[in-house]
Amino acid sequence: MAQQALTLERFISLNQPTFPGGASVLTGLLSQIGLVGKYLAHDLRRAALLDILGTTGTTNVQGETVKKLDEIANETFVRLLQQNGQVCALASEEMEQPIILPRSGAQGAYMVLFDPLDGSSNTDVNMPLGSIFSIVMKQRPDDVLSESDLVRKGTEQVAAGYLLFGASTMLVFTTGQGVHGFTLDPESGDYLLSHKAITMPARGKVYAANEGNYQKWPCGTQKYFDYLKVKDKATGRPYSGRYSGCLVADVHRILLGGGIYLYPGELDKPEGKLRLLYEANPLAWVVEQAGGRASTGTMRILDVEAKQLHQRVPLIIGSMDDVLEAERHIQGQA
Ligand code: AFP
Repeated sequence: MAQQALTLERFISLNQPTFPGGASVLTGLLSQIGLVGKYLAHDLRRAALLDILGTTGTTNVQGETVKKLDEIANETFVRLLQQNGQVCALASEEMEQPIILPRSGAQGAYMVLFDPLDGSSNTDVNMPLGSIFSIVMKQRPDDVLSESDLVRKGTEQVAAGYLLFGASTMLVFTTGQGVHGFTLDPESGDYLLSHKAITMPARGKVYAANEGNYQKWPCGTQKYFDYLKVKDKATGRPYSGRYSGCLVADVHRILLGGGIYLYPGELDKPEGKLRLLYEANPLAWVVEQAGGRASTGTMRILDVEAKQLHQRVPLIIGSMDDVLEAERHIQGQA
C-alpha cells in the first residue's frame, strides 16, 4: 500500500539519522544508486528498439557470456558512483579487479560492491531483472586500498539492497533499521515510499529453485524438495514453484509474501553458483532485517568468512521456518 508521497531523500532525513557518516551521506549514496536505476529502467524499456539486446561476444571473470545490457549496466554503475564523491572503491561481478578511485578525500569513506544486472538470461525475453548492491566502509587510508579491503564479512555492511526492474522500478534497502521499499514514480522521477518496514511471514507457500539441477544435488537437498511436494495441510504443502531466473525478483516475491529461494551446493560444485559479496550478503541482510533467514545450508550467510572478491556460496534464503526446515534436511536431521 502506497504511503503518503514520501521521497527517498525525505525518508532518509527523517529515519536514518544514525547512519555512519550521517543521513546526508546515505542520501547521497542511495540517490546515486536510484539514479542508476532510472538510467537502466530507461535503457531496458527501449532495449529491443536500440539493438542493445544479445551478447557482446565476450565472457566475464565468472566465465559467463556478457550481454550488451550487462556491460551497459556495469558502465552506468561505475560512471555514476565515481561521480558521487563519497565512494573510494567499486567492485562488480563484471570486473575482475576492483576500481580504487583516486584520492576521494575524507568524504570518500564508502566502498560499493554490486551485481549490475542480475538475471541476464532474462534480458532478451522481457522478463524481470535486478541490480544488487552492498556498501562497506574503508578501514585503511585511500593510498593503500586494494582488493582485500573490499573482501569483508556480511556483518560489516553499512547499507545493502537492490533495484528491481519489473512492472515498476523499485529500490529496496536496509541500513540495519528495517527494510524499506521505494517505487519510482515515472511522472515525477522520484522514488516514493511504497513498502515501509517490510516484514516476512514466518512461513510461505512458494519455493524458487532451478529443479533442473535436482540430480546434481546431495541427498539431503533432494529430500527437502521431495518434502515440499508432499500434501500436508498444517504446513501448507505442497508449495508452488515460482522461479523467474532473476534472484532479485524471486527474493522480492518471497520478501513480501514468504517462502524460500534455494541455489544449493551441488555434488561437484559444493560452493554453488551465487557470489557471496555482491549477491548473497546484501540480500541476506535485507531478508534478516525483514525477519527471515539466509544460510549456506549449514551456516549463516552474514557470518561466512570472505576470502576472495568473486567467492561463490550456496544460498538458502527466505522465511525463517522455511529456511530452518531446509537446513534440517540438508544437514541430514530430517
Ligand atoms: P545470470 O545473471 O547470469 O542470468 O544469473 C542469474 C542468477 O545469478 C540469479 O539471478 C538466478 O536466480 C540464477 O543465477 C539463475 O541460475 P540458473 O540459470 O542456473 O538457474
